[in-house]
Amino acid sequence: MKAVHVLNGPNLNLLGTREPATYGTATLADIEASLQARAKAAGVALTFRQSNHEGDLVDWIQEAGKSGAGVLLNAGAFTHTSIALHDAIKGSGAIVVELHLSNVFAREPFRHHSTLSAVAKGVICGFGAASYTLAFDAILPHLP
Ligand code: CA2
Repeated sequence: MKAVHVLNGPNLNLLGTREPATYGTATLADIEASLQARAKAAGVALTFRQSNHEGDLVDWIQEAGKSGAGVLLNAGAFTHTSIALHDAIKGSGAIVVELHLSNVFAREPFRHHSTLSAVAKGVICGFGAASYTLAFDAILPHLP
């Protein structure tokens, strides 16, 4: 069965509780529910995870690479700083779609650079919770 792992980084557990103007009102649980429904309809096994710790994300990217699962990655602020996540994507061979709720290019300059985009299959940002469903649809044809 085709598989997709949705990996969420630091502070995304706070979604729906603060900063609704930037990140919307959906919680991470809401986003998971809508993706699980989409995955079921597409016959894809979906794993949904969040961690505030960079090493967890490294481990999960490696796991996805080993098992042949595609990855939808919202690495949060690690997007802008993490060589470890860049190396994990590159080294694991995982197919990764980088995604963001907000349009990072319309925000502070420090959010304009991603250490991940160069090793991602593609990038989706700025569509709120719909960034996740757009990323899911985008990765489907690339799953092994
Ligand atoms: O727009 C995105 O999805 C981001 O990846 C979100 C990260 C941010 O550092 C990136 O630049 C863009 C931050 C996630 C924090 O989420 C919160 C949600 C509610 C309240 C506070 C933080």
